[in-house]
This record gives sequence, C-alpha cells and structure tokens, in this order.
Amino acid sequence: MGKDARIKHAARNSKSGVEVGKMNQLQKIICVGSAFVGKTSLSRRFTLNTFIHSYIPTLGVSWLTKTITLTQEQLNGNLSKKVYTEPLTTRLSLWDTGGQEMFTYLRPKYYSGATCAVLVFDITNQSSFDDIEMWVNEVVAKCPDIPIVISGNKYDLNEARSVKREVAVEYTRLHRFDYIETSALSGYNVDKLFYHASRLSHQFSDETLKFREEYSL
Ligand SMILES: Nc1nc2c(ncn2[C@@H]2O[C@H](COP(=O)(O)OP(=O)(O)O)[C@@H](O)[C@H]2O)c(=O)[nH]1
Ligand SMILES: [Mg+2]
Repeated sequence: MGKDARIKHAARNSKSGVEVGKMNQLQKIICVGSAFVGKTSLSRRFTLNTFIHSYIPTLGVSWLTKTITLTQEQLNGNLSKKVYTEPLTTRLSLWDTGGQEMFTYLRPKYYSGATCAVLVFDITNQSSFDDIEMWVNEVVAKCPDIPIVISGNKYDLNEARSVKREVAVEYTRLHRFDYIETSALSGYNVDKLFYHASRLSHQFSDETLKFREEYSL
C-alpha cells in the first residue's frame, strides 16, 4: 500500500474523531504466556470486542489486527519530556502464540520483528505467574531490548486470586517492566493494555528517544 493509500485507509478506520495522524508502519505485538491464561481472549476482546467462555486452544499461532489512533498526549503519557507533537495512526497486529510446549519449535520465528511483548499470566493461577520468568527469558533471547508489559489477567476473578497484586508489582518493578491487571471477560483495562503496548512499540522504534522513564500503569 502506498503512503497516500495508507493515510486514507487510516482515516476510514479512525472512529474516534481525533485528528488522524501520520500512518506508521505495522506494529507487531506478541502475546506470550502459558496456556489458558487468556492471551487469545485479550486479543479478541481488543480487536473484535467479543469474549468466548469455552476454551479453544490456539494451534501454533494466530493473529488479529486493528488500526488505532494515539493522540500526542497518549504518545507522551509515560515520558518525562513531551516529544510527540502529532497523533499517530497505526496498524497493530497482535500475534497470539500457542503456549503449549509442543509448539515451542514454532514460536521463535514469530518473535522476529516484534515491537512489544505482552506477557500474560492468570492472577488465579500461581504457576502461570511462576512461568513468567521463563517467558521473559525466551522473549529477551529473541528480542533483546524489546519493551515488555506484564498483564495479570482474569481480574474479574479477583476474589479468587492466588497471586497477590503486591507480589506481581514488586516483580515487575524489579525488572523494570510495566504491569497492568486486565479482564478479557469484562473488558477491564484491555484497551489500556494494548494502547500502552502500541505507545511503547512506537517509542521502541524511535531511535531518537533515549529518556524513557519508569512508568506505572
Ligand atoms: N473469568 C475469566 N476467564 C477468562 C478471561 N480470559 C480468558 N478466560 C477464559 O480462560 C480460558 C482460556 O482463555 P484463552 O484466551 O483461550 O487462553 P490462552 O490459552 O492463553 O489463549 C477460556 O475458557 C476463557 O474463556 C478473563 O479475563 N476472565
Ligand atoms: Mg490461545
């Protein structure tokens, strides 16, 4: 698609009423984490605004896309200096990798070109949180320096949680990742998660940006 066509395409896709900014290249956000934590559900909630209760294991890999516009305020939101002066319209592709061990051999090639990693665990499942370290190592081995956001999903089951919020916050703070609790079922914080991932993707690809500061969602 040529530049003009991309801008028109972006304009058609922008329903927010904000000024349509420059169309950026595709952002590739990878959703990683153990099976059953809600990776597919988060992607579906964000792109299609639907939720399915039954479990459909993701076979290998799948992806969904959505075009969004980030305002300059959203782009600058986590920075100590305001550097962005125009909005950005960008096409997000969410890559949803199957967590199952049998697909391990498939996953690394899907990391290539990723601009942000969303690492998901289930707040009611301690072992999915314990697995996060393993996922971090896998992602960082393939994509050094990639921004990482950790999502503690299934917040609607907060009453039944087994991973304390403070424990997750402390872990992510130590590693300087961002942390957000989400619910694909209710939609809680799902837009916030992916808009943040998009903003980080843009900042990641912007080599002039050297002063990203610690940020808490
Ligand atoms: N209560 C609740 N269930 C969820 C949530 N997200 C996903 N699920 C359920 O958890 C199961 C696994 O979800 P799925 O998205 O397939 O997980 P994946 O294996 O990580 O892709 C399914 O039965 C979903 O309906 C959530 O936020 N809250
Ligand atoms: Mg899945």
